[in-house]
Amino acid sequence: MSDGLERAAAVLAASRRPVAFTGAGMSKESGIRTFRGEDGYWRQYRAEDLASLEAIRRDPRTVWTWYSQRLLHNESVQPHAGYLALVEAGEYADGLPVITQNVDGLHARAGSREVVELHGSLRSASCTREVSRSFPLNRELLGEIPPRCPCGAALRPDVVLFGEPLPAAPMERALELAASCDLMLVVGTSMVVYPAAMVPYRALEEGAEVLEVNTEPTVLTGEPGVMSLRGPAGGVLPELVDMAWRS
Ligand code: BJW
Repeated sequence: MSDGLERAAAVLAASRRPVAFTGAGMSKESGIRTFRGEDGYWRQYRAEDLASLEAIRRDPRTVWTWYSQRLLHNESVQPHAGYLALVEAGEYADGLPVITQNVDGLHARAGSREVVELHGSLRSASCTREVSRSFPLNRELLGEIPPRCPCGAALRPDVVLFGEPLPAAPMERALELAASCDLMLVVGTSMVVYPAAMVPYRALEEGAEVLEVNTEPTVLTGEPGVMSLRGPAGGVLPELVDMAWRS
């Protein structure tokens, strides 16, 4: 189901406190693969073989080869027009905080003022033995695969792996934003990974409208209070912002 762009643009223009909640589909047109979409990693690999602490302990080389390729690829990509549209929307709507499940850092690179990272980031890695020892995750660190702490233990990327709790402060901030927003743009997420997927439901419970932008239907599609725009984020978001404030 796809609701009208015009109606969605009117709702966005009237919104006083919009917030965005994004997932892997947001970065697809920047050239970053999703997890469960058409080209998704989890269609090629088993999630538990790459995104778990157990996998890092059992086979750090395989896990780090994957993270290293992703990190180096991320350095070569740019935020697309949809990212810039969210930044522009923030200028009209007194800031537009972004809650993201992505670890690629593209919202910050695009210029979004507040970015709440629920699943960590690829900016740093820490020691699997002594968690307080943290290191910038860069080419130098990746000179050896798997990278090691000076104490000899394997490092782990500072992302949230399956079975791990989400960092408390970002999750609290995300729920606070969900409770106080009047519109949540939910972009490019399959809405299957919890507890992050609770965030749009919290917004709905607190009376906000949800505007979903996705190439495919999700569990949110058709729910009361949810409008859906079917299409790629890089095309739909600029059109939406253009229609909301420029026409
Ligand atoms: C486009 C587009 C375009 C394409 N434009 N759209 C059973 C029930 C409920 C929960 C569980 C359960 N069994 C286990 C759990 C818990 C588990 C979970 O949710 N599992 C489910 C998969 C079943 N969750 C956890 O383990 C979490 N931790 C936890 O629960 O801790 C509990 C605890 C408490 C206290 C102490 C100890 C423990 C942690 C979850 C960590 C997720 N990690 C990953 C990888 C790490 C980061 C990284 O390396 O990048 O995070 S997995 C992966 O999925 C990644 C993503 O952030 C996350 C969400 O995926 P996302 O963003 O939605 O992407 P996709 O690929 O799924 O969807 C893309 C969407 O875009 C699709 O809809 C496309 O159609 C669309 N799209 N192109 C717009 N151009």
